[in-house]
Amino acid sequence: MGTERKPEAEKEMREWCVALPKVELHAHLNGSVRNSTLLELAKQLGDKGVIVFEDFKDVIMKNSRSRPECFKLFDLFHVLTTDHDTVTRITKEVVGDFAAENVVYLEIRTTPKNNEGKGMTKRSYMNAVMKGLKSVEDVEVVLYDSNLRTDGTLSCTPMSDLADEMKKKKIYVRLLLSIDRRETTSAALDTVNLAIEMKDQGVVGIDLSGNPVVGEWETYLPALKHAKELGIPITVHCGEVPNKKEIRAVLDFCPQRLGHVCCLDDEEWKKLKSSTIPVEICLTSNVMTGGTPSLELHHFADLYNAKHPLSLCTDDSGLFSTSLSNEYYLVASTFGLSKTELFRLAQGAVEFVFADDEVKKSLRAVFERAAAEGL
Ligand code: 6MZ
Repeated sequence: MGTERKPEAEKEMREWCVALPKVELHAHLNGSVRNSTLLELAKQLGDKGVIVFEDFKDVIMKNSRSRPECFKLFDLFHVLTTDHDTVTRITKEVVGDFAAENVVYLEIRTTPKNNEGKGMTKRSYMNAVMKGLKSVEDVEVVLYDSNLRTDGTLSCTPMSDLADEMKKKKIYVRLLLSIDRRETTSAALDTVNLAIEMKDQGVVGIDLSGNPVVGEWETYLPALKHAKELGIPITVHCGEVPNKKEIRAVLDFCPQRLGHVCCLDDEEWKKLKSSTIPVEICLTSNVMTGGTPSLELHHFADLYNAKHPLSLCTDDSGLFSTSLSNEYYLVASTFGLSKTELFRLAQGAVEFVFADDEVKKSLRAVFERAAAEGL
């Protein structure tokens, strides 16, 4: 299965994967934070005596992490990242990092958080995220309909600025609001209501995530049903651990997309494949958290060969020290996909975005241009 490459060929392939326009559909904000930022934040809190820096440093720098360790880590990360200014900062950095590797459409997902101690509500947390999105420099971030400002007026760029704009990288960013599996029905409903409130600000969907061994599907179901009734697209983390009852209920619910789908039994697998629900594939994450025994045995190959709709994603690029370009490289080096096949895979993901048809049209044009330029 694994394809041996000479060092020069490997370098060339890695560079090609970076140059490839990419669509990222499964990236958790707090899992995508740079290690250097986490260390800097830990140092600041250490200096203030809020935490013991050395303890944080060890966990941040550790390379391999089991699934339970990951979820403990998120709680530690949230100690570092959950105040308004830091949320703004990490949002700005994460978007900049994805744009730098030619991600042209990013659906970033995050859990709106109430944190009384920091004067934070779910709404003020999201306002801090929005502030971060608007403060990205050197990259053109398209958050709404490209010609419409937040105040609803039309924008136009003076001719003198056009040359600069042409040089900038451009990234479409949309937001998914995550329901954490630890939340109550009422907190989950608050998140769905917030998503409705923020529809005109780039929020395009709902995600169900969090520690898969915590909580019950029935707890979130009323909120997910509410979202469905309102026509808000939903993506669900499904089968990160074996859980027959829940996996069946999720497949019956028929969300617009599914994340992971690692631990499905034969019958569930058949049901998934007979559907056209696109799957967000997170190779590195699944290997590191034990959702799959190895890269070579990852269910990507089965779904890809069955021509099931899928898109490659990072999940938590910071936590797992990966990037979307690296995930494409891994598919090439592990499963032997050619550049043409990788291109089609990246292009295909455009059809699964939760943004509207205008955005899809623009993204299709991005890929057509890249093909015409001989990528
Ligand atoms: C399930 C995950 C996850 O929302 O604070 N999260 N949930 N499976 C995964 N695979 C490893 N990776 C991340 O980002 C961090 C939160 O995303 C969810 C967890 O709830 C985590 O606390 P935000 O921005």
